[in-house]
Amino acid sequence: MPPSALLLAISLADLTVQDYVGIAVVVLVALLVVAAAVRLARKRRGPPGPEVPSGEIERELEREATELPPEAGESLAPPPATVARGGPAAPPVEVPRPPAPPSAEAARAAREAEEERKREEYRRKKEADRLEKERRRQEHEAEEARARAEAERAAREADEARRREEEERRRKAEAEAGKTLAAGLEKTRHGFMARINALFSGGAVVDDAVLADLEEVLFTADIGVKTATKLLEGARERVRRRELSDPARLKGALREEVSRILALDGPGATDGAGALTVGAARPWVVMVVGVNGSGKTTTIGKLAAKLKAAGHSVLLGAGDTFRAAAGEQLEIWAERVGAPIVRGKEGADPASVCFEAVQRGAAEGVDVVLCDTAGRLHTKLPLMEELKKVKRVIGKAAEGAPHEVLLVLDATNGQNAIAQARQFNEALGVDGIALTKLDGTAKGGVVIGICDELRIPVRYVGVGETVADLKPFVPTEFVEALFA
Ligand SMILES: Nc1nc2c(ncn2[C@@H]2O[C@H](COP(=O)(O)OP(=O)(O)OP(=O)(O)O)[C@@H](O)[C@H]2O)c(=O)[nH]1
Ligand SMILES: [Mg+2]
Repeated sequence: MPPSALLLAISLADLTVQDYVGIAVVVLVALLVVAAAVRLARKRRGPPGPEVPSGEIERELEREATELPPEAGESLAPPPATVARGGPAAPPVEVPRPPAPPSAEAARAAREAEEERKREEYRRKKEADRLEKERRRQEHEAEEARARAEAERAAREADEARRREEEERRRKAEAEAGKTLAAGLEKTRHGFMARINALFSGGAVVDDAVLADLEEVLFTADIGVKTATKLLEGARERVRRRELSDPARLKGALREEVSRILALDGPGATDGAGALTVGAARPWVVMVVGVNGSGKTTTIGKLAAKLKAAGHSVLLGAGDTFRAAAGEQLEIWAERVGAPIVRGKEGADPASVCFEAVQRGAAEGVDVVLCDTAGRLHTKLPLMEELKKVKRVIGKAAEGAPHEVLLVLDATNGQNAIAQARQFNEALGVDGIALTKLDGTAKGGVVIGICDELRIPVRYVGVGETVADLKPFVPTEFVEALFA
């Protein structure tokens, strides 16, 4: 008998019934505790699985390890339930199968393919960027070219506008200034003045032959026989007195003489050369006369413009009732210069029209009344008689009127103009002369004859159609332009 059993037997022999009961209770409680512990342990492990043969799990794990690569960060260790070898069988666990890992080769190929794809994508993006940049550059260049072309076009247009403006200004200034007197006298200068210049340009001594040539030039120069004779005699006398032996001095002497004649210098000088002056009387009445076509109506229009520009109020009287067109022509001027006009019907009495104009001028306090008259008449009456009547009637409309009889002569008529001037002067008493159309004739020398023979002040010379082409006559300027 083992000692422990012997001890137990001895001790049992000494025990009481209560002791036995106590021991039995203790043993029972111990058995209950063990049974509870076993049950708890089983519960934790789950229901018992089928018997797994030894080594099966390891093989399975190896197989899975080669086929299924672990996901990143996932442990390869099998779940603890399956690892407990020989333990109570664990219930079958659903293990999620991770995707099969690519082989290293496939992974590298995939990586390379991915890299190549990225590189390709990068190249495509770069190319697209380059193309976009190129497109923008071309667009920018096109825009710049367009802007340049636009700027050039604008500059060209501005230049053209400037040029046109300049041209217009020049044209206007020219029209305002009119032709220069020298330009207006060009034909005359190239006519008889050229011949005189030719006479004195040789430098030869002035002898009888030179004087004979001078005589011929002067007598064919439309200055009138009387004036030509006077100029020639003066030259002969001075040559005789040996005062003028060289041609340049003779030319100078001639020029001096012409200047004196034009300035109405000498005995009986009227001191009246130059533009029309408006006296104190109101209205200051100017009766404009002359043969038909000499330039009366045009001269009235130009004169009205000048007087208006000088600050005078002007009224026009259409005393030429010979044809309707004459009245219309004056009306156009009246409109242009902004002056009122009194017109009669075609065929009306010229004197009555002028009378009405002066009366109205007086009533309205106008400064100057310019009366146009006819160069021809529709009646059988002689022109001069009719004009005398007009003058008389005007005098009845206003005290002292007309204050000036202005004779308009056409320079192209040459010596004939001198004859007309004499006639008009005798009939009406001419106070001033306007010599028109000097620009169209070589007979400008006629002014010398007019001044010399009639001693009537030349007020204006006409060298063209514009207002500025009617120039106040300044003898020194005229001589300058003639002998230039
Ligand atoms: N070139 C030039 N032409 C002029 C000048 N003065 C007038 N004329 C022109 O001469 C022409 C006749 O001028 P008018 O003013 O109608 O002459 P008018 O004396 O009134 O003529 P009647 O009414 O028919 O008696 C017109 O064509 C004018 O333009 C001038 O100084 N130079
Ligand atoms: Mg007329």
